[in-house]
Amino acid sequence: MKLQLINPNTTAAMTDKMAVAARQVVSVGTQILAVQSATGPASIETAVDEALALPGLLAQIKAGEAAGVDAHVIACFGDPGLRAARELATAPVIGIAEAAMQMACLVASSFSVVTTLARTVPTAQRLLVDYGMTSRCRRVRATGIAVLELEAQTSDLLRKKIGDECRLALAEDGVGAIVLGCAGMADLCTELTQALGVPVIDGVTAAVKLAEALAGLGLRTSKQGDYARPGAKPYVGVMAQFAPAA
Ligand code: 2AL
Repeated sequence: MKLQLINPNTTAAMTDKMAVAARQVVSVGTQILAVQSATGPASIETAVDEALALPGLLAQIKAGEAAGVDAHVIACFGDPGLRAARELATAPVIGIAEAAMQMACLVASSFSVVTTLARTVPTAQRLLVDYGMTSRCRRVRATGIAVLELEAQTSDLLRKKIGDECRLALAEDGVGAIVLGCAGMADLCTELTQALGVPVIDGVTAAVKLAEALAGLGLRTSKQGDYARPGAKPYVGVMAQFAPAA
């Protein structure tokens, strides 16, 4: 089985980090094809970042479909372009935020999210509404850490900061699980699970395992309704290359 793990930001070090985490959990015989967008922002933290990350991300979805991958994972906690990617793909497309939230709900009645900058909190809160998760998530907590600070191996200082915020979540929010709110936190999941004694869910590994399960069951993205392939029409300017073909 071939899973395309897409980092929708353009930072190769972060792609490498998430690929290491993904390869530690997949079954024998599952290949992780880790890629990042060729165009777009170095990290995705604002609405502008997200909008300008989408052409590069959708190009990777198209390339993965052409290569016949069995599933795609969008590895950014804002799940950028998830619905658009599902319109383009026939293979399943999993976003790491949705995957982590769904998995958290299977092992705890409630969870808190520990994420990066405060300005990304409303994005996560919008996703909780979209995914029908508001009754299961008690709080989305910011650590004040920028995504690019997590691009390579996480430093001891940042490990402590993230661990401390998780401990506060457990002490104050009454939750049974923690969801890590950035793909760049994928290297912390095992040690935090051991240190905190509760399920800590990293979206990269959650999404990869869900992608494996869906592909293994032969489930594909529905082409009925709003995930149907976009109809042909012209796009102009730099977007002409994205014009849906007949
Ligand atoms: C992220 C992430 O996972 N990758 C990225 O560029 N931004 N998430 C976040 N909460 O800021």
